[in-house]
Amino acid sequence: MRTILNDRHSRHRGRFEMFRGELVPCFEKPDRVDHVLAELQRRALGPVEAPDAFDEALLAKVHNARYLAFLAGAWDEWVALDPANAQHNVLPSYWPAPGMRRDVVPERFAARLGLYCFDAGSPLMAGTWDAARHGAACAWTAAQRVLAGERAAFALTRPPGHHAGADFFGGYCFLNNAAVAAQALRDGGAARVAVLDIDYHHGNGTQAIFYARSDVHVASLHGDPRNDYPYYLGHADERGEGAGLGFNHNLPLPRGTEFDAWQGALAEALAGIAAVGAQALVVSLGVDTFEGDPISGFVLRSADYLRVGEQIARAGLPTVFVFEGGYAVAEIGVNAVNVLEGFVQAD
Ligand code: SP5
Ligand code: ZN
Repeated sequence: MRTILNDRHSRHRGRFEMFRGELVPCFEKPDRVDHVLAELQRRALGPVEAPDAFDEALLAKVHNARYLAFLAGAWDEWVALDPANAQHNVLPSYWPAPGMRRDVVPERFAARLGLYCFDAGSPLMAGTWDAARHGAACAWTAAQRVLAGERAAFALTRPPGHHAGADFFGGYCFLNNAAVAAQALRDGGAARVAVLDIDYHHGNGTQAIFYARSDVHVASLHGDPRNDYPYYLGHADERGEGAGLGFNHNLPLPRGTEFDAWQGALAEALAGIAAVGAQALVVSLGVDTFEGDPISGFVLRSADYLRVGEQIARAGLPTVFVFEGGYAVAEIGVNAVNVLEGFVQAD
């Protein structure tokens, strides 16, 4: 399997995120991708390449224009406010509550920041935009390889993407790479695309982007939002709206879920994907379902990830894997590459 690597990922390197009222070191760090890359190369899973030239106008198919303009210029605006800001990450402190207005875009940077972001865990810095847009290019390029006839491809990138919506960032995510890949598969001729999100956290951004669409089916296995981030979306009764009704499938699971039960939910998600007649698949590949993950609550073991890859391969669909979460850095390479190797060996 071919890997499309974001070689600019380390330009995004957050310092702190808010936790229990304190700023703590970011869990989402450059080492994560470096470990996955090292393991891919150790096992010789396939070629590793840079992304193709990418038309950034394509981002507007899944994000809104004013959000993209904000993100692209946010760092320069921040530093223009005060040159000393260059020494600090950008993190919001203000958000519009329900009943407040989102249609009037504030002038003040701090207020606009909160309009476009939903948590205090996703610092933005000088290299964020460059890393994020190259990540989107990787997802798009992986989709192009699959459209050209390859059975599967892997977009190895960070920052991750599945929490980012059409006009907001959060959950360490800025551009929704999986949504970019799904849209690229649609534009390349797949009549219906499925996104299978197996990250521990509900992919609220991906769900929101495709919620009213029937051409992209979204299925997600995740920690029950009653107790887990992102808390306010990801319940089982969210089934899509309008034309998209029936094309969103959430499978929330309790903290402590073991592989047997998790795998049963995966089988259900895959049955739903088969039932809607998807012609191509995007997998949001987070491995924060691992028993040793520092911020998550499932207890999958490293060997289980081979079975996950096999089960996904049996769906028989052209597949783009997009890297998402996973914070047990020492094991992240083995776990992620096990999914890919299980997939390749089942074929
Ligand atoms: C892509 C992805 O996996 N994003 C996850 C963002 C989660 N951010 C909130 C983390 C809440 C952490 N709770 C910590 C419990 C530590 N014992
Ligand atoms: Zn996650």
